[in-house]
Amino acid sequence: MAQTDLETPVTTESGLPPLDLLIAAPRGFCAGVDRAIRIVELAIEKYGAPVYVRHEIVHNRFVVDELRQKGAVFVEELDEVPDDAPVVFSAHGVPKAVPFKASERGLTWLDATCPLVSKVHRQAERLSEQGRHILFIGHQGHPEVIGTLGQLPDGAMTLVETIADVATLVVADPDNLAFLTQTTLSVDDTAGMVEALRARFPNIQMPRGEDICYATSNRQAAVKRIAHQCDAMLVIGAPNSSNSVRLVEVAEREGTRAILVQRGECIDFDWLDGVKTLGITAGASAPEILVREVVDRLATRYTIREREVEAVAERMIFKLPRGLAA
Ligand code: 10G
Ligand code: SF4
Repeated sequence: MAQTDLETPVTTESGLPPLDLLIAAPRGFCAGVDRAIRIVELAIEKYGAPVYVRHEIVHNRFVVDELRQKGAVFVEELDEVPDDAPVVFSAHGVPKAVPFKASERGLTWLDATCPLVSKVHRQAERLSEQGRHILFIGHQGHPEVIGTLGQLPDGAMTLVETIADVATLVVADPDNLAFLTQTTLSVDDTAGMVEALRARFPNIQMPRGEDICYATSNRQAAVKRIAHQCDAMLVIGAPNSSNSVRLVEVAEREGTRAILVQRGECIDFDWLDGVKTLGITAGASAPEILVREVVDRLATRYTIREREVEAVAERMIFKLPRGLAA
């Protein structure tokens, strides 16, 4: 892409040094995050505060704090929810035992699991009904992984995290396997994993569609589109946000220094020393207001010229659950 419109003057009228910003698009909230946050807001309107939320609704402290102010109470386990309070399950999905226990206790519960995660849950059930053992590509301990593995009885799925894991896998019937993936993985790493799985298990059944979701792949594509034009990149997102951490890795693989920042006040100006063109993106759980906050903070030290670079147009919207939709 031609960059002539980004040639900056050496000095500026304000006396602040120039900094060109390339802002990736798409970035920030995906349709699943939008929907999950709306479910909590609508649940508070419908039932009144407090509405309990099991796990951070999405992995962003700013989002969580805003919902807390509106009347949400965040807990990690169902045991922490009182009998008379409604509870929302986070966008990352939950093991089957969680709604089961909630119903057993007579709790009012709402499921904010992203429909694209639920789709993987259903695929897992279907493959298991067909008698296949499922290899699940994902990151151990992540709530989405715990939720997806928890759709089937113990032993029905095996987690594989790395190509090294593929080499050492012990399976009962190599001709009766299928694989599924976490939705927020690195597109490139996953391609390598799939290649390794297919090389070792030529009869393994592939997912019909892609399990890495549209938002994850689009945000990674958008980083690839700008990273090589940038001296460094800021990814707005939380350290526990899998998709945000993947965006840092994508930039670094393109050869560009990258760092995760949670919000404007976290910018380390020493880290930006010598940077003339800075890339900015945001993970799927980071609101646009934090992008503006970061740009505003940068503007306290630099004369900013910003340009948005769109890699893919995105228009996805997910329906709200029945009973909450207007
Ligand atoms: O990227 P992860 O899965 O850690 O979650 P997040 O809350 O940072 O972003 C939204 C993505 C999901 C809800 C997982 S499908
Ligand atoms: Fe859904 Fe993808 Fe967003 Fe996860 S990252 S909530 S799968 S759209």
